[in-house]
Amino acid sequence: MIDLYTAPTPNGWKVSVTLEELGMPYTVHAVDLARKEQHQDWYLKLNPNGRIPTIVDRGNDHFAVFESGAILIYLAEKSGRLMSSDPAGRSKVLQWLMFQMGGVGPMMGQANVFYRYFPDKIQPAIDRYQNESRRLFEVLDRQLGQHEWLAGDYSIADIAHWCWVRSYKWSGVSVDGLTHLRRWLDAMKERPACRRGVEVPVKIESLLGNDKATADFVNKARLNLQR
Ligand SMILES: N[C@@H](CCC(=O)N[C@@H](CS)C(=O)NCC(=O)O)C(=O)O
Repeated sequence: MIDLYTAPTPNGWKVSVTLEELGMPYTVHAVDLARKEQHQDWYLKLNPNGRIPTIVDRGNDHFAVFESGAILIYLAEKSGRLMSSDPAGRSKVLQWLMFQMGGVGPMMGQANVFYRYFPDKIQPAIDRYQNESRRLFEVLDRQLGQHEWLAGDYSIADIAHWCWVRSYKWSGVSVDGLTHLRRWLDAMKERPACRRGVEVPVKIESLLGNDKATADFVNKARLNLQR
C-alpha cells in the first residue's frame, strides 16, 4: 500500500496516473497548498523540499520518496512495468523523463507563473517561457512523428509529459501545427488510467469551467509565490 501526498497539479497527477496505470492500491492525502501544509514540519520530514508530490511505501518499511521523477522511477522499478529493464531501453525512458523534469515542467511552470499568477505583466518573461515551452513541444512533436510513444513502449516518460502538456492552454502555449503531439495527446486522454489519475485528489476541469472557482484557484496559486 502506497500513501500519496498530493494536490491537483501536474506534478501530483504524474504519480496518481502512474499508480492508476499500475493498479497499485494507494491512499490519497490531499495537501492544501494554499494553507502551506507542504511547509509544516511533519511534511518536511517526508519531503525536504516542501513541495508535492511525495509517496510513502508502507510495504517497504515506510520508505518515503520525493521528487515526481524519482517517484515514477521507484514505482516503475518496484512493479517492473512502464520502463524497460534493458540498459538501452531504460536509458531512453530516463532521457525523456529528464527532458520533462528539466525542460517541459519548469518552462511551463514559469509560463503559468508569469502568464497567469504574477500580479505584474512582464511581457518579456511571458514570451521567454511560452516560446521555450513551444520549442520543447516541437521537439516532442518530432519524436512523436517517428514513434508512437516517446521512449519505445508506453512508459513513465509519456505519463510525465502528458500531465504537463495537456494544460497547454492554461500556459498560453499553442499546439497549432503539431499534429503528432496532438495525436499523442488524444491517445493519452483515451486511457482510462489517465482520466482517473487527473481527477486525484479532486476534479479540476470542472473547477476551471467556473469563473469564480478559477479566480479562487489563481488567488491560491498567487499565495504560493510568497514564501
Ligand atoms: N521538482 C518537483 C517540483 C514539485 C513542485 O513544484 N510541486 C508544486 C506543485 S506542482 C508545489 O508543491 N507547490 C507548492 C509550493 O510552491 O509551495 C517535483 O517534480 O516533484
